[in-house]
Amino acid sequence: MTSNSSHARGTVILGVAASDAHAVANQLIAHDLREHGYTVINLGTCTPVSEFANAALDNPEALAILIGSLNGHIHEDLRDLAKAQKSGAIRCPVVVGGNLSVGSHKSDDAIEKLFCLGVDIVLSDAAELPELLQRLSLDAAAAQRSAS
Ligand code: B12
Repeated sequence: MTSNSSHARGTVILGVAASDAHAVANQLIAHDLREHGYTVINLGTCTPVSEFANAALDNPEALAILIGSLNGHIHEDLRDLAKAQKSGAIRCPVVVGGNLSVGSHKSDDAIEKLFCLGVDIVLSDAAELPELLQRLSLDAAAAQRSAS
């Protein structure tokens, strides 16, 4: 696990789904988000839901959990996500991106099934992450203000 020391913009937990060994996008995303000023806790490839949950418990201030998947097995890999959310281990938004089903045709069903598994946001391109995280950061600040 690696992280940097900047807390300027907030913390994100990043990783690749449990059965998935594709590392390139993960490394590029970690680098890019650090360049944007985020603290990135990068759990790397082949990360089971339990490890995302442990990282979320250790970093309750995390803005989001970002999960990549390229091999087409994201649905099996996230089958324990709802349980981790119900237990309270994962409270922040879960964002998924990559190549999200087997084959070149991506059906709406595959995306819908992710929402049923507990995923909050599905992105098609990692370039959308900085804007999304900025929005989540503003939402978190507003929620904190209204709670105090
Ligand atoms: C390199 C590669 C490998 C390497 C990986 C080496 C490594 N250390 O990373 C090796 C040889 C190990 C490999 C293995 C396999 N691979 Co492979 N691999 C590729 C390949 C050629 C390139 C992937 C890559 O690095 N792209 C560069 C990055 C920058 O792009 P990207 O991954 O697409 O990421 C972009 C988006 O997807 C998105 N994104 C990605 N992650 C995330 C995360 C978040 C949070 C967000 C928001 C966005 C996001 O943003 C990125 C930038 O736009 C692709 C084909 C291709 N041309 O894409 C196949 C591909 C992904 N592999 C594939 C397959 C099937 C496999 C194997 C199952 C093959 C096998 N039978 O063994 C195994 C799976 C191993 C495993 N356990 O996961 C398929 C997946 C098919 C599917 N989903 O239907 C692909 C698409 C090839 C194909 N056309 O069939 N692979």
